[in-house]
Amino acid sequence: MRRILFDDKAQKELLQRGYVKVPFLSAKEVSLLLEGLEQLHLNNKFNIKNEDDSQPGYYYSILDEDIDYKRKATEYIQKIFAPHVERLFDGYKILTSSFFVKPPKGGFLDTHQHFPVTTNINDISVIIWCPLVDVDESNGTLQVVEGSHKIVPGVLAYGYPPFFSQYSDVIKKCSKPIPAKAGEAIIFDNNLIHWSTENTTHQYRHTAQVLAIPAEKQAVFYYFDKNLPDKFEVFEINNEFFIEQILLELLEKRPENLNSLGFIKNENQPISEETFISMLKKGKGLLPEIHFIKEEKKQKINWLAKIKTMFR
Ligand SMILES: O=C(O)CCC(=O)C(=O)O
Repeated sequence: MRRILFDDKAQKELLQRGYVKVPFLSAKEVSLLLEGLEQLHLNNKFNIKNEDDSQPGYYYSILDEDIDYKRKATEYIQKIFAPHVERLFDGYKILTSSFFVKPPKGGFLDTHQHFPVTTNINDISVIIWCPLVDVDESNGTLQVVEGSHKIVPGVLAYGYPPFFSQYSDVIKKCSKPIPAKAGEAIIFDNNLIHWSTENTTHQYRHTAQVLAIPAEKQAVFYYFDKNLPDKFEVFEINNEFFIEQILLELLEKRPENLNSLGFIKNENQPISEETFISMLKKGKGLLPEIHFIKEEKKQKINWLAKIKTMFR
């Protein structure tokens, strides 16, 4: 399979668990990022509010509507991350980057996987998540479901309902918090189920993160139209996509000014709570590249072959 990280041990951990923690930025680089976060934003208010306004939400620079700011923040993070991505990864490129600000007494983020960004769902795209302050459960560090990156029901397009939406609480019980020091990075598979709890402290929790993909791959966006649930439209994208498009708008409307590569069938399969739990247990012994969807297909083909031989 294609190499991801130069370090064998780190690569093995990433493939088996879905994440690995590594030393990443220097103290100076962490300070530079914190300065950038403060200075780049015009009003520095970060507009942190939840839909119901009952408690503070979180600020995610990639979702900011100020395109000019988004461009500056994205480029600022990328410049600092890029030499480290080159140092650790075997031919990966950064597709986008973002600051994440979790205010005191807020910032809960529910369970999710990230949407795929290449045409082959078995490509391993990663998030490099780097806290700019020490993080643990008290200020809402990342919680992950180890091994869940191998459980993929198909194309997890942006806006497509998560397969585990009916048993999100079970998912949370299967997860564990990953504490980290400022400047360490948690590199995780885009498919890993993760979430984060509220920041219960009185200090802000800041992180910076990038999305990186194999350098030789064309990046794509799978568009899911709720009115056409049987298919996904695939668009060619590049780094500009994450700056110029307002991601939240793409939940409701087809992207404009992008080259469409056409449609693929929605072959996503439901995964029941029982299947999820048993896949998670079984997953520990599976090869990392064996995703759920492949297993299912293999089984179907075997059954078909069996039935055919019965009628010979
Ligand atoms: O920073 C956090 O607390 C969570 C970030 C996250 O889950 C994400 O960016 O997908």
